[in-house]
Amino acid sequence: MSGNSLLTRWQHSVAQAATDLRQLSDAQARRRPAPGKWSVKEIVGHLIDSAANNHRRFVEGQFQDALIFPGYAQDAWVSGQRYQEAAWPSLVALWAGYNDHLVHVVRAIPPALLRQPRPAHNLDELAWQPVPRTEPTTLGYLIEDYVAHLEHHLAQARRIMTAGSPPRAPSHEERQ
Ligand code: NI
Repeated sequence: MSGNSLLTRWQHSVAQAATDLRQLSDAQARRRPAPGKWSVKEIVGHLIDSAANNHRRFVEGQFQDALIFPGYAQDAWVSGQRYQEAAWPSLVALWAGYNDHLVHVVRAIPPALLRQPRPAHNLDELAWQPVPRTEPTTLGYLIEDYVAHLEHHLAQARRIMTAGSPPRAPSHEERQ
């Protein structure tokens, strides 16, 4: 996928989701589809955490050859920040605004840098769709994978919002 179509898809996904998420009441956003599963509020919180962690990766990945970054304890980040108690409209605004900035950051990266092979990386640990450590990857792939992870969780949120049924997929995976 070319960089421009990825950016367009990313912006559209965020804008559409932000519009839909704003329609939810706080009670609807807090509702867990099943005991121990994330609410829509917590999914959006997780996506804020993903944006914050990947912000660093997208910037630092331009200044260092190796795409090697620390991960983060995703469930502990969500529970530790008490997203269930946060103001819902502010969370949606933060999430959408953070992604607007990340689109701006990525748009400024030279295309050749996005495609530059990176033999050293830990995307076997960081990426949602992992890359074996024995194969080179690119900064462009890391960004595409971030967007795919975001869309995966938006689909999970939509299932909770529309059907009220438990998600078919596991509620979470320890990546991105
Ligand atoms: Ni996730």
